[in-house]
Amino acid sequence: MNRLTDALAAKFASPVRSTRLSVVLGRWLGLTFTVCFATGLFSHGLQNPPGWMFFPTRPVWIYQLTQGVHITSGIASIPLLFAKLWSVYPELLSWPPVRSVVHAVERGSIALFVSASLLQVLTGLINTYKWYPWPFPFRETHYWLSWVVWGSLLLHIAVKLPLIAANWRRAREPANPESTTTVPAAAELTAPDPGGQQQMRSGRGTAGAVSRRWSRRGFLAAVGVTTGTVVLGTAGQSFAWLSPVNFFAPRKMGTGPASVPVNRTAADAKVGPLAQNPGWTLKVSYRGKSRSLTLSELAALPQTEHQLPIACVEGWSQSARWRGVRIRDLVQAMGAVPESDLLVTSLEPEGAYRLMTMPAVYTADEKTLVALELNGEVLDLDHGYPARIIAPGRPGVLQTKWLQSLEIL
Ligand SMILES: Nc1nc2c(c(=O)[nH]1)N[C@H]1C(S)=C(S)[C@@H](COP(=O)(O)O)O[C@H]1N2
Ligand SMILES: [Mo]
Repeated sequence: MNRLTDALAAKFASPVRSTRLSVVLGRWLGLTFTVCFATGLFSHGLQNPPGWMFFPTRPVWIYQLTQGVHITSGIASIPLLFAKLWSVYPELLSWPPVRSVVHAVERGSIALFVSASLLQVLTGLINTYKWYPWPFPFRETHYWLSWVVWGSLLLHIAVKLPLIAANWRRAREPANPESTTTVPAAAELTAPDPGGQQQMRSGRGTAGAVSRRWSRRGFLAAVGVTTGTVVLGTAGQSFAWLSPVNFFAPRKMGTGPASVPVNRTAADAKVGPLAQNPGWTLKVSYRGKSRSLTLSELAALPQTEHQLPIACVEGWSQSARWRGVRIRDLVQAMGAVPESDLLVTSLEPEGAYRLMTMPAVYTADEKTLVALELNGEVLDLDHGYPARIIAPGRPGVLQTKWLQSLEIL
């Protein structure tokens, strides 16, 4: 019956594979996935706030940090996921395909976990390269898929708990050098497996076990080096001190007009003529009253300068010097309290970034500006000329460029 699977198992056999290896990789992957999930939920909450959402504005680079960590842990997950898949590959060939209800749940959760995770990390990676080759809305899909990944992972861990616990027990018996190899344990614990796999998984006495331990360490070191290289080579898009070694990430710090990268240009947003219209005004409205400020009127108001980052949801970020009018001053000038929600409109004729709601915490913050200058220069058209929003701790997508109006809600 299982000559074929035995033959396949033998073909894929490697002395490196063991329960211990799978557990160690699983632990690393569990860490990167958890960090990625938590930071992703935070980012999603800032963009689609539930009623109880809190909006931290200090440190001003909080979102730069959390989103940098999100993208970096997602990228680190890719080599770890492939290594983990390789480490358990023969189990996918085990025969019969379903042995019991628990086994069916286990295999189902693994199938779901593997496919959802691969889709999640690979589409996420592609997204950071500003390439959107799919017909579905990325953010919603990414969000819902994260719950699928998480749910199937919890199910998988629950089913594997006896194996994981046994591994921990063994790892805590330091007296016996054999104990950390867990090779016999793997054979015991996977006892119902067909012979082919057991032979492949069990060592041949002490010498085999020791060499297997060293090859496992070598493999883990190789996975660690690969993951580290990928992380170091991309994290410079979010973390300035790593930017000299940013080899793989798509956006480089210090490039673009006023040394700040541009995500979407004025030409892409089809906003050029509207933004360059000399008759441009910023309309501020509150309870039926409204005022239109020309650019020179805005420039004549008290100006404030702050060092604040642009932190794109796609992972790149850059800190810069912004100068402009405090938004709370504009709100107060209309007779409203600084703690007001705002509806911000961009000149951009269509698209997801045309409208933005600003919760009261940001409006009231003295560092939230209607910026007119960036790094000592008048805003470049691509950075949102004539005026744009810059607020502390907010995702880049909410830092609206090419302002048209502010409605105090
Ligand atoms: N109106 C408008 N505002 C926008 C965008 C846009 O496409 N349209 N892009 C946003 C995104 S995704 C980011 S990351 C920041 C980038 O600002 P920058 O191009 O000046 O660096 O602007 C944000 N503001
Ligand atoms: Mo962005």
